[in-house]
Amino acid sequence: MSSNDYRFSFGPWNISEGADPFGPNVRPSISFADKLTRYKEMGFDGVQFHDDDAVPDILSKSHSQVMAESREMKKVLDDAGLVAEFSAPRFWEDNDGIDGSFTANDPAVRQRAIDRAKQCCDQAHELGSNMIVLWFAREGTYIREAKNAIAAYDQLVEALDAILDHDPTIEIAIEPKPNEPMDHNYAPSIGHALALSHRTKDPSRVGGLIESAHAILAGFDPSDEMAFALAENKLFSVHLNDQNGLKYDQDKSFGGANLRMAFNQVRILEKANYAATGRWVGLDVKAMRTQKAEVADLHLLNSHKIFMNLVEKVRTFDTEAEAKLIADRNYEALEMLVLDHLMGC
Ligand code: GLO
Ligand code: MG
Repeated sequence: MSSNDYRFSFGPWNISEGADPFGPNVRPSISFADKLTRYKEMGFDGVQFHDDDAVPDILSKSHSQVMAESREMKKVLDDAGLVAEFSAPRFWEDNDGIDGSFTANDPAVRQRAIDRAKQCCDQAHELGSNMIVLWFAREGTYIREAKNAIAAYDQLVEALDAILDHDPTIEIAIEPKPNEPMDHNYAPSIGHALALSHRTKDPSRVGGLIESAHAILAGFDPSDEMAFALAENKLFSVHLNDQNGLKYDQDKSFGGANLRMAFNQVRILEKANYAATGRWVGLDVKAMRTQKAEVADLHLLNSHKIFMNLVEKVRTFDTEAEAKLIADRNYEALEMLVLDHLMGC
């Protein structure tokens, strides 16, 4: 693998049955083992896990059982030539976390969430990874009056510190998202995530995972969100996908809604030499519900292909012409240079 080579990952939830809030499954379930065989065929080497993707029914199992099953999973990955990118505690599907986990009003719920996150670190190591991802799904409010937001920020820092204390090597990637499922989330942007990071006892181990669709939902350009993290050396991962404006979280194929925005995300990753860092390019994309079962992984293949084509576009961009136009402050012409290049003119 050369330093030019990107490594790609996705999560088992990215091959799904197509249910949405208005209708049931439209495709048969695919077993985890069958999903795994698809990874390599499609050009992916990394698997993103929720803690209960790796160990189903995790809440009913003891710590040692969870570790034993995670070790088993590591063997399965080894045999398939795959690597675990991270594990993420899936608080939001648990009734215990119905009104938030780290920021729940009930201190007992907060403690159980911290314990689950600590276990997730242990699990990540067993799976061969050194990172957990925290998407703060229900850490927020439906109505402002339901929680004390100032206390909530302190609670998030307390939780992060407790995890860092528990595990002296783990890296934590916070995945910002402004809303959904809640009206307001306490980490809506990478700025919020990294501000929290700086309040912890080891900011170097608390970074971010930028998801394109989440940034767009917050009204930001995803490449700028990435740049903010890259400037601090804290872009621990990405979830590339696309989003057609301020709608439900769409998780469309990368570049499917806004090719130029996708180009700019690849451009910023190239500028930072992201591939050489060994960090992963995760694709958090969802197949359209209309997709028939036998072609229900095209969203992953297409996103991968679009990413690689855009790497080529970035690397073949006429940088001399670009430099001249920048020096001349002729950004109208620069814009056309970009668009012509993207259109292959
Ligand atoms: C949802 C998130 C979700 C996370 C995943 C990893 O909007 O994007 O898919 O990325 O659960 O924590
Ligand atoms: Mg995501």
